[in-house]
Amino acid sequence: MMNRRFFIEKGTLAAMTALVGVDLVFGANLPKGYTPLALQDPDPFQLFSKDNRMSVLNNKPWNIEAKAHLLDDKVTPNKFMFIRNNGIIPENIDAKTWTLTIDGESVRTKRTYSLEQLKTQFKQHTYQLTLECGGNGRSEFDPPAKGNQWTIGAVSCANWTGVRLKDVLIDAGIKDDAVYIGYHAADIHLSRNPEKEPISRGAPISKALQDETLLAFQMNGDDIPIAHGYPLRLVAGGWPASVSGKWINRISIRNKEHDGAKMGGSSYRIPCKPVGPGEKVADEEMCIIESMPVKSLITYPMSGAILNKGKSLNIRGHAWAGELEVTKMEYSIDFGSTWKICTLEKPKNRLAWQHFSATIDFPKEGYYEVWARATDSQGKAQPMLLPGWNPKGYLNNACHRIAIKIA
Ligand SMILES: Nc1nc2c(c(=O)[nH]1)N[C@H]1C(S)=C(S)[C@@H](COP(=O)(O)O)O[C@H]1N2
Ligand SMILES: [Mo]
Repeated sequence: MMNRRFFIEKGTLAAMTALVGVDLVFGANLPKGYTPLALQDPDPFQLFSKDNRMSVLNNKPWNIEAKAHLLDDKVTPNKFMFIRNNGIIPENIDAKTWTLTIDGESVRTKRTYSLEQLKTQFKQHTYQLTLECGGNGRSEFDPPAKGNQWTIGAVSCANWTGVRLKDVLIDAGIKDDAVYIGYHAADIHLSRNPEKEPISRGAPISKALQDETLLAFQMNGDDIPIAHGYPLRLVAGGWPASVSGKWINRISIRNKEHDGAKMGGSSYRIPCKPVGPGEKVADEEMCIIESMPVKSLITYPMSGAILNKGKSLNIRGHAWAGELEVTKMEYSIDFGSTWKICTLEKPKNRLAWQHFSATIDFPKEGYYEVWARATDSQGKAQPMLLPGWNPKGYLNNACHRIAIKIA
């Protein structure tokens, strides 16, 4: 599939004929620059093995999100996992020749590892890790922010298997002045300028050295799907998922904050101090997003469900809180006036989302909304409607709400 798109750019009739597989009968008449339908962008659901109820927000680059009720599984399967790409997925990936280089000002010995070496030289670990795009929920902000208009579906929690980034960094040697790591990856800038990287972010060395920060080569027990970073990705749960570099081939141990693409300006940054809606904020007043805020999703039932009078409703969903644990989960059926407690499970491991459930009785026929609210271990709860506005529309952790009709 990836090869296909590469050749189309070359655009020769012979190449097109080879790809279509049969003779392009009137091929000589093809208008210049026209791509035959058979070779145009394939169905994204087929291409990425996604459920066709997912929403495609953009195709250049591919950005695809889930819906709340599609995220009902305790461990997110590939078919419901959102895709967020800043550039073009790498073409012609060969896992056999893939390498990861550890370099930077603060590495003791610059080292290059093959995938095989990573897999065999270091102990493997599996964690269930929550990845949420910093821009998840952006579509609700007013004034609106530019960028993918994510609703609530840019979050996942899959099982990731790999080696600890910590073990590999220590093997190469970390100098005392190390403060940050930055990743570099094989994806292609939208301009196709090889000098430019679509994204090259990172995290403070303390996050890099956490047990759960992985250099992963498997997702849910299989090779990572191409769209999610095959054959090697960084997974740093609980932080904006932009820290979790896909298709990575180099990690730099830096003696200063990493300065790669999308580290500066307003990218993945929010005002250091709250600002009013629509306010202009100078770059120097913007701070890098670290741990994601407390949030939850009702994954069953689907919004709009109709229930017979006298029946109670069982709701369920997931809650997460960045680096922290969720310690309380509540629901309201009266637009946030009163709240009742949900049953809340412990996370499978640190940085995994937690499952909640509740049985709700409704007083009489009519229209209701069920609102869900999580509180983290530091006592911070989700805002009912919207959190503070910020220029790029990050970190919308408003309570998830579903409509229910009792008939
Ligand atoms: N190399 C690379 N890594 C990347 C990105 C990218 O465009 N290129 N997007 C980042 C962003 S912004 C997010 S939200 C997550 C999305 O991960 P997913 O597509 O596997 O869900 O990947 C991150 N890692
Ligand atoms: Mo993101």
